[in-house]
Amino acid sequence: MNATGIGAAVRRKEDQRFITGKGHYTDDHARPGQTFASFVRSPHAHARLAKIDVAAASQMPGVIAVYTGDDFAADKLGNLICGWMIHSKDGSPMLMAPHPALARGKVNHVGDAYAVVIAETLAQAKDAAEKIATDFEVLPAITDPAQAQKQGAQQIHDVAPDNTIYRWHIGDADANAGAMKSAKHITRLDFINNRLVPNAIEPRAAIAEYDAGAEHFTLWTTSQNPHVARLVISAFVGVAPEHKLRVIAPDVGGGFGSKIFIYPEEVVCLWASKKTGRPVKWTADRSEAFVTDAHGRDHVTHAELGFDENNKIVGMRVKTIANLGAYMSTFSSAVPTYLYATLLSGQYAIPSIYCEVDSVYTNTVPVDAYRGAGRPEATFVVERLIEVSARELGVDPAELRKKNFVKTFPYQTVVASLYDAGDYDASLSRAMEIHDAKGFAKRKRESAKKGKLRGIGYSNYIEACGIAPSAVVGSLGAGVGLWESAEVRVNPTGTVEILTGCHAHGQGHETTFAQLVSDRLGIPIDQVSIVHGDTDKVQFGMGTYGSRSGAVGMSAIVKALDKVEAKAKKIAAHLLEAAEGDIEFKDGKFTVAGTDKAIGFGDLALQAYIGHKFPTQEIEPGLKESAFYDPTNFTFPAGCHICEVEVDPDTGATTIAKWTAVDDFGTVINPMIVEGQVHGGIAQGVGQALLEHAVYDKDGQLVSGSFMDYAMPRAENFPTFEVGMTTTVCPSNPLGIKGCGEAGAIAAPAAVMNAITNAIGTEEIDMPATPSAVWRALRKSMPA
Ligand code: MCN
Repeated sequence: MNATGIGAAVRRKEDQRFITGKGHYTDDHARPGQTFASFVRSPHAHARLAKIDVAAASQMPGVIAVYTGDDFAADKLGNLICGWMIHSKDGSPMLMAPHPALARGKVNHVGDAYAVVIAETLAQAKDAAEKIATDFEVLPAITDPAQAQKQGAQQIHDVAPDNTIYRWHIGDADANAGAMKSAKHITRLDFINNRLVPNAIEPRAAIAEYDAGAEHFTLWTTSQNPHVARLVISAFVGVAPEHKLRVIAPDVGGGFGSKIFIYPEEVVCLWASKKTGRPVKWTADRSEAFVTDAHGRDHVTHAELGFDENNKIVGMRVKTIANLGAYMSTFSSAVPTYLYATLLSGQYAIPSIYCEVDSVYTNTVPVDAYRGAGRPEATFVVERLIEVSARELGVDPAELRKKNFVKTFPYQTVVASLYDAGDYDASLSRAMEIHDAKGFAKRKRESAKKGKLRGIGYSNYIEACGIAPSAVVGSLGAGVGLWESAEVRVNPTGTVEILTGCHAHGQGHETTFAQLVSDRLGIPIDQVSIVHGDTDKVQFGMGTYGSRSGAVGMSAIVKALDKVEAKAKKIAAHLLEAAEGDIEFKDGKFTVAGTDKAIGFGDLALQAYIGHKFPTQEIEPGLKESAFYDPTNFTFPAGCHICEVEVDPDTGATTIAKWTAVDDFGTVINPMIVEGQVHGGIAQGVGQALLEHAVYDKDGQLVSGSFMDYAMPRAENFPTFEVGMTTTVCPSNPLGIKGCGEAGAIAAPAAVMNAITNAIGTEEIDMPATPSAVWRALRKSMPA
């Protein structure tokens, strides 16, 4: 194996820069003459804007301009959009309410921006923003998705009379009713999938600059997908034409999905930079992030799983109400539908599934993709159902899973997913072995001696990632294809630049992408650099989310490398005076087969640019190739996570005592990075299960809107994770990779809740299982 190639646990190249404070984030940038924006946000969840008086604010020191929604509308600009069309079961299109960058007439959630102050300094902008006098006519607020559709509920948008955006379904309702009727046992569960705040370390930020001479805009922003940002801003909002807008996403400090979307602030900064003729900068503070970054999850679900007399699953029925918040965010419509319901078969052969999803507007922050995006919610449904079924049927949960696993591949589920490869039995068995599952009974007795309740929970997750197949996502309503692009530039000295449409924000692409090139070209990774995050440098790209950069982004690099190698072989044939078909490329050398005549990759690169020794009429000089790659299917990583908890019955406090994760990510490029991704994902999943909750009161105030009230997981909440791998190679991309970036967050919540409910002996508890929630559930389940 090449020491820095595929499979090597190479340390991340980019970390030197990050851990020594030399990263360059959006807020680190300063433009000559820059001004600062402070947004004026609604303190009410739902209110009419009766009057906005900006006179006093406009007179404040340092103020350059004050703009309201009326000013934005006067320039005839478009709305922010949700780019994924979903149809209701009656065929009608989803009901998308207008989402102006600055609210007009009415505000629809706490934090909804309706005015902006541009000033010389941030302090001056903030002081002036406080002087804007607004008369609000406060309206009743809706925050609970289950209440939003009820008769008499306050209507939020004119387009949606019962606050319902769509009533979507998948499966055959009648056939499913028959299947469920035939069941000998049905397990029924009701649960809430709690609303989460993404909380990337770096808050969102933007600097917009307008060059009046060139009529050109530049936007530096915290984006996971700068090209898509440029497309939406130019095509739908119309602030700047696409060819006159450069979007640069420099180093980005985490996103977890929240930086895929096009938000009002970036758009307003661009627009204001032209109006004021000065660069405009905005950086969210943490409080703003809580009420503006798209939240995650927020489902209310009833689910049923039916079994025959042999404990084989005969059918599943699911009804979910998904809270999409006050406006539809960029991809929000797809998350509770195609990214959720198409994974409801889990790792199991289920002959009939029927799922209905109603998505609703509420007076809360918009909800969109957050690490896992629909797939943690699906895994939670499936894995809670199967675990509780085992308890109700009195059988071993691992055995019940094994009995119902999909065993032959490819496997077409009844909810439209085509599982390409997997071995679920292998990951479950391996996880049980690493975990010492047999030793659980003994460990439980030891816990009991200390007065603690010990529980074990399994989560056999599957997910669809490597988000692409353009034809598939297009047929499901996506407004854009989701392929990826790459360009390989071989410089005359043999160093290589890889331009990619992906954009890392913590995933280590500068290392793993370089490992791929090192492996393929036989050069050290230090001779490879990765260029991303700039629409002027990279031709186009769809960005990083849906654990797609390995499977799709790296496959585009492979395709471009194939072209580089093919051209280099032609040149080598001339240089070595041999037939092109006789040239072999291995370990960084072009060799004439069966001889010792060879030229190294670096020497060939130089010759490619010198061009004396091959006919440049036939072969163009230079060595630079590009490719677009669009796979035929998603990738389906799967695995088994086992969580063991100890609960203190006196306080309800839960300790994660032991955790084993065995995952199948196909070919692994860098095991150290992959393990890191799994660890981070588990931490977020455990955060959801035990601690995190965006809680709204009845007036629509986010009462857990700071780190004083919104509890994030900490190192002390975790044991050392035991991590293992099984491998089935993904057949739908050239490297055989399956995505790993979300797996931990998808698997973990069900594993934790299965373990806690096993420990406390009741299913009557929702996430987050805080000490008080566990304590109450225990008291409720105790005999009177
Ligand atoms: N990789 C590998 N072998 C594989 C699969 C992947 O070595 N079989 C490597 C890849 O080359 C890449 C990393 O693992 O360096 C993650 O790859 P992949 O699973 O393709 O995911 P993406 O790079 O597309 O990242 C997106 C994913 C998502 S969707 C979220 S959300 C998420 C995540 O990554 N957000 C993150 N991980 C995060 N990590 C950090 N630190 N911060 C975030 O915001």
